Amino acid sequence: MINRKNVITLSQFIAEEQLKHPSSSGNLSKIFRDIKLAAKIVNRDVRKAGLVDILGEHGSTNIQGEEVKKLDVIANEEFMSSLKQSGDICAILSEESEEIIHVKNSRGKYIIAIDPLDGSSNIDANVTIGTIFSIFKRKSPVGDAVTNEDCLQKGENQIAAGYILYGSSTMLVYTTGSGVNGFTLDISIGDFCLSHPQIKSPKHGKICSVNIGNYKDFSSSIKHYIDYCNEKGITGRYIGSFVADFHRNLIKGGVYMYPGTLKQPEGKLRLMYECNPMAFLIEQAGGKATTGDIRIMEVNPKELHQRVPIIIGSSNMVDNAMSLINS
Ligand code: AHM
Ligand code: MG
Repeated sequence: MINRKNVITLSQFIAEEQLKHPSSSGNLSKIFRDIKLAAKIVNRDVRKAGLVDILGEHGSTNIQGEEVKKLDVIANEEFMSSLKQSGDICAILSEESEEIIHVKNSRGKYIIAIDPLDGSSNIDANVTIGTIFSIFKRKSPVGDAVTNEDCLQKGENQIAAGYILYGSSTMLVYTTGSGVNGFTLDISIGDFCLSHPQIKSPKHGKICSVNIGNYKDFSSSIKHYIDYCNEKGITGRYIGSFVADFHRNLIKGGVYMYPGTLKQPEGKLRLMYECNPMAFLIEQAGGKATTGDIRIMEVNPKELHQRVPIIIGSSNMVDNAMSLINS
């Protein structure tokens, strides 16, 4: 709950954080200002989705061959136009765009990867969806053309990551590498206010989130872990919006898995837009994220839309899953 006596807005919080690091350029605060604006616009559109004609199919497919919803398009456009404003971003990588989006005439040194509307298959059903983002610094000199090497960086190089959750309330949760903080949008003042300071992932949890419909296509080791969870009475919870499943498990404790299947050995989730930012957040909160072989943040990206298997959540649950999977 927001403490009315002691409201700290996202902007105030970022400003205070910057005072602690006087050498920082303040560029991130401008980027967050733009993220915040787009989030508020998308939030407005999500909230009135049932009232106006923005639900349903857009009639086109994205580069993964999936149906694009109207709200996906709206969210993508809002974040694109907002993020181009700051002048601090030189390139945008979007789950909805095949190629790198170069920001013209930018002297910016930051690159942002974004899933503008995660969980989009849930839009029509009024289920929680969200925006996920990841920010890193370019490697090549400012002013030069942005290269693939600038964009395809390991998750370890992220300098910030976060998500916005359009749920029963709207929240922005982020990290810059000094813990994880959550802010709830107070619509009465139109601002995100600190509501979840220094979020910690519970070490243990009682939730396992996996699409059980894929069970028959999982490897025997993944099946073994799921059977173990069933035997131990670990609760199954699966929304089908990664951002929402992740947030619930972050708060309550649990593990989320999207392993490879026979049809999709790399799983479904995208390294740059979904896995890396959530891996940064969970590690900052004390949890873990792995492909099953290596830490998510150590994966060397080969292409923008690369998918990776993921097991992410409470540290003891991830450890336990790994030991059973590898036994
Ligand atoms: P999206 O970014 O197009 O919404 O796809 C990613 C989503 C995740 O949010 C979610 O966890 C997963 O796809 C659900 O996939 P499935 O329906 O195969 O379980
Ligand atoms: Mg997604």
